[in-house]
Amino acid sequence: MHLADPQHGFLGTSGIVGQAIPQATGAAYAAQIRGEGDVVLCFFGDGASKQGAFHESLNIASLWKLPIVFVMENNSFSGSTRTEQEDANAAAGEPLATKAKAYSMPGVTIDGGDPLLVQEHVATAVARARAGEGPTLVETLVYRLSAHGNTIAPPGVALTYPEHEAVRVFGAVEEYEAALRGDPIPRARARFVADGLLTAEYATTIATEATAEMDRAEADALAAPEPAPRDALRFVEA
Ligand SMILES: Cc1ncc(C[n+]2csc(CCOP(=O)(O)OP(=O)(O)O)c2C)c(N)n1
Repeated sequence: MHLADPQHGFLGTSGIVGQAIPQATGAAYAAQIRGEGDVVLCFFGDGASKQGAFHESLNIASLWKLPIVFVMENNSFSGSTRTEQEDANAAAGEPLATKAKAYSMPGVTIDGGDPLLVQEHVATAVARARAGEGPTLVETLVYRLSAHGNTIAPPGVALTYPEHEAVRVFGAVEEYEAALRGDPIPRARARFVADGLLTAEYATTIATEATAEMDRAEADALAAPEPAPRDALRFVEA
């Protein structure tokens, strides 16, 4: 949350659910005016698609044929709420990508745990956007394996929700355990090794290097001095 790296084209994230969708749409409008072939990728959750700003953004993006791909990560939960409890399409047994029809743009629902499939569909959407044909809504299905808000507790701080909502709220132990068994990372690794795209040794090297990088980042953050109280007001515009 609250991360940004504008130099690398990453304009930012926010704790306000759905807030980045109109900002990304504005960035796509800027890209269209500049005419340099840039395409915006906008990521958000299934819950965010219930925000009015989502609908306003899809409407104007389709109307003005803006170069943007809306990537909705449907992880089956919005906080402690199941998707079918908060989404009319899900409650009717339809995919959430159905929402694309209302704004006359292509909408696809795919296995978000299959990186090659995601790459294929997003590349098609990017090519369409770059050709001036407008946006696409890509719904990627990937079950959330961690409890909401669990992943960012530093050492020594208790996890807010030690147990996943599927278990804690709905008592769906089997569902959650099946999701754990379908973890996309080992699934992709096994497939890439079986298909000869990756050797087992190189897959292990990637994992080891990624873990070491994360460990370094954590150690650096914990060793960094506390910010001065006046820094709390830096970059605060309102
Ligand atoms: C405008 C707004 N309303 C409510 C919240 C509280 N909230 C934080 S996360 C969350 C659920 C978001 O669900 P989803 O968009 O599916 O994203 P996920 O966390 O599942 O990736 C909610 C309701 C918020 N941060 N912002």
